[in-house]
Amino acid sequence: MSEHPSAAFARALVAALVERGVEDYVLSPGSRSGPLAHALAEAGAPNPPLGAPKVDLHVRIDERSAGFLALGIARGRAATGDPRPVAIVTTSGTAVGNLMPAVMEAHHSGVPLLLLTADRPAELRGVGSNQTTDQVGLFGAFVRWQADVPAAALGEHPDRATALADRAVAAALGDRAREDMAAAPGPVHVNVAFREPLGADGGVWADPPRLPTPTGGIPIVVPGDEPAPLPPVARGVVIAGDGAGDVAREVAEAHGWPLLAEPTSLARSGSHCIPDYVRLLESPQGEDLAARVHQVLVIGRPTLTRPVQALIRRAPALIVARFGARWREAPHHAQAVLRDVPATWLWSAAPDDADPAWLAEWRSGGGRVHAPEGWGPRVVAAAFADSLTPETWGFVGSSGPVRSLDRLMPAAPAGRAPMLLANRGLAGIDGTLSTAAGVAFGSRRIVHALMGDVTFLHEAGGLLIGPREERPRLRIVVVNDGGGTIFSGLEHSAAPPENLERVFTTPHGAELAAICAGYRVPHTPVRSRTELAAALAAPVTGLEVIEALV
Ligand SMILES: Cc1ncc(C[n+]2csc(CCOP(=O)(O)OP(=O)(O)O)c2C)c(N)n1
Ligand SMILES: [Mg+2]
Repeated sequence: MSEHPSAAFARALVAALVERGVEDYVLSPGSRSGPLAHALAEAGAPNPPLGAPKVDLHVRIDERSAGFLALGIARGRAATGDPRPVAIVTTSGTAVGNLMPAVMEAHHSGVPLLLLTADRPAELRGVGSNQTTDQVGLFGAFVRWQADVPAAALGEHPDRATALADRAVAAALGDRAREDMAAAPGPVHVNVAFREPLGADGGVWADPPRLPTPTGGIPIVVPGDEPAPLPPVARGVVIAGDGAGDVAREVAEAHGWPLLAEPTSLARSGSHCIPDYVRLLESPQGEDLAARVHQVLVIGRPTLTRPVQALIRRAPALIVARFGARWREAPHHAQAVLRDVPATWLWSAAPDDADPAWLAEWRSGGGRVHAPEGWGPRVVAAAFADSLTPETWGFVGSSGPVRSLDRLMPAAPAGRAPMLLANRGLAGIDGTLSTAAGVAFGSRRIVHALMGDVTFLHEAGGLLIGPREERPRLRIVVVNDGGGTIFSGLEHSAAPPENLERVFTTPHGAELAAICAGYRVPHTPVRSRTELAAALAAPVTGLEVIEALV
């Protein structure tokens, strides 16, 4: 039996990637990517053949969903403290273009992805071959690195696959020691030409060449001098945006400042957290407090509310840290923009600098959230927030749901904010189901996902999981208010109602129960608090949908 060059190269590439920590693969079917598909079918089987590495393989028909699934797996992995790039395999042509939304989100949120897209070899490009286009450079500025890999030749040395895997994984993980944007984690595009034959060759898995250096991520180093401790101002405020982490709470507590923490900051906890900050900032008392702020410290990337953006805009002194992959795009009037939170920020301020009255004023105005009454989107969001535990993680879609959570989630006991993730890089409503499914796989946790009806319908195809595929332990809670109601609260609401409906809120009349039935996904409609509480209390066994009709 003779080895095919394309198949041998695909095996060598997979083996080299696994050796560098890439264990999760999402694949969409196609012929040109066949060599990688055959290799992954073997490595992803319950009992891989002798010498083959073991991988977690997920197969999805729609490449757009596949891209978001990979993004979610990478988010889940990173949230468990084990960041690794997740690979996506597609065939050539429009299949590749379908990855763009997930790539854009990954670029802006700094999530490592490895796009392995198949292509025709050089002699078949630019001559009218079927399903062949200009894939090289397709993702432009949204990828950290890209390579166009020529088709493998017979008897080629496996070193080429090793070198390629080395660079791709390093570029995707980023280099925290470097200062430029290209050094943040993010997507990498490896376009691989495969020459026929593309079928399975029954070839053996060779040991990949040994690595000269140990594998794994690049150590985190704070460049240059350690920044000085924070100026000990009396009236500071800490704003924790998406991805800030618990460190934002620690900084606020060390300085005696109020903490305004968005739900996906993972810092919404402790005695200094002001959970009702949005309502407070909208009130006269909050306006007065905002006007007396000396210094604003932004950790992570806040995106949810206008009063917080206003507080940042008018800050007399502003310091920004940990803005994710977008730290270079931080507000221009910031005195300092840092990749990470320096250890010196955790040093306690001298006691006489702290002003206990300052924190007390914020606490009296916004220290407690008030539970929503009756039945509606806020009640659903509150019950969803309550359902999160250390074992049950949360994912929240864009639009109304994340803003509801921002208004009603209480502050958890210090350091115990629930794990709640979201695609806040670009705040799209696309790919939400698949990203949430990916988080369940990547974290190996149960995930509860909260999203609006339009968001659900945008990627209803994310419910499509074949009978041979592992199903995520994912409970999707859809707030069905019959369209994108966020728009009726914005400046567009002054338009004639029929125009507002047709071109903004887009009521759809879709029957979610029938959609779920079509995908054979269990669906539970709920119309009251009691029904919702019962549905949320049942154990999660696989993929299911709770539709809250509000
Ligand atoms: C890919 C993408 N397209 C369009 C938008 C603009 N957009 C933001 S919210 C929204 C409607 C969301 O409706 P729904 O999910 O029902 O949530 P609700 O507003 O009702 O809370 C739209 C279309 C977006 N964020 N992302
Ligand atoms: Mg809606």
